[in-house]
Amino acid sequence: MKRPIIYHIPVCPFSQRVEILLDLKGLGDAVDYHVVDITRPRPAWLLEKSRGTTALPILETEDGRILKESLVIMRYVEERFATPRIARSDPFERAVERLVMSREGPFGMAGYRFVMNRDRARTAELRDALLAEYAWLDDALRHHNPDGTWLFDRFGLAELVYTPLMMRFWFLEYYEDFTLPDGLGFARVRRWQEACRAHPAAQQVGFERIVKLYYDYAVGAGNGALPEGRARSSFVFDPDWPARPMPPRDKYDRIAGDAELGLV
Ligand SMILES: N[C@@H](CCC(=O)N[C@@H](CS)C(=O)NCC(=O)O)C(=O)O
Repeated sequence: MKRPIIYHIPVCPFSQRVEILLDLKGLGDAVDYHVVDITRPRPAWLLEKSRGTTALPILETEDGRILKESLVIMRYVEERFATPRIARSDPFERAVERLVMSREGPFGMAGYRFVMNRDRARTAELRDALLAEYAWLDDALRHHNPDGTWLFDRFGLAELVYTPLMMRFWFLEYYEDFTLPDGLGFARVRRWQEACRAHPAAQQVGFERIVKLYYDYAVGAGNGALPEGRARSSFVFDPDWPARPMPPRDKYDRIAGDAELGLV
């Protein structure tokens, strides 16, 4: 039987959201996944489906209709495969869930801006901007569930929207020595982050794979673009990431070559 298809890029946090949602619903096999190589130009057939945009994931329904944007796709999955429900059912809680989710864009941007920066004069400012996003989350979690782990009583929609981003931010721990400061103000969001990263439904990717694949982001080249002096992207499929060494961490001083990164 034909199933919906998700076109995605390996380790893309936005498609991991949909994978987690399906996993929580026990529907891991309800869709097919088609992996797209971000290091090459998008094939014409895919651009035709997306009507010219390149961002993934996109979802193609069984009858060939196309949906873009991870949050839109998540909502489609939640409504189409309605049981078990993952979104809150109480209207007020649903509203709070949406409010918390509404900061995912600035949160993600703050982390990506920080990792891609190579100007030491800007590091403190970018770190503070990300910490401000974490502080907002800490305040929301403390307000709605001060003593618990999750926003409500379980890993829900808010958790699954942020978890893939918080997992990508392992690249900040590795390349920027970034950790949440000790003490009040971050303790609640730290507990949430640790639990989210460890949740069984979110184990599609791990620390090592993220750190290796995102090396190019750490030296300022996003979305499969090639950093200066390199012929191979850190997102290539071959050699695959388990066979490569851990990348160097001195991202401000130099850009490692293909051989050092195990890309040839
Ligand atoms: N707002 C979009 C963001 C999607 C996005 O940025 N995807 C990245 C991969 S993680 C991508 O496709 N980048 C390549 C490109 O934009 O051409 C969503 O939530 O789906």
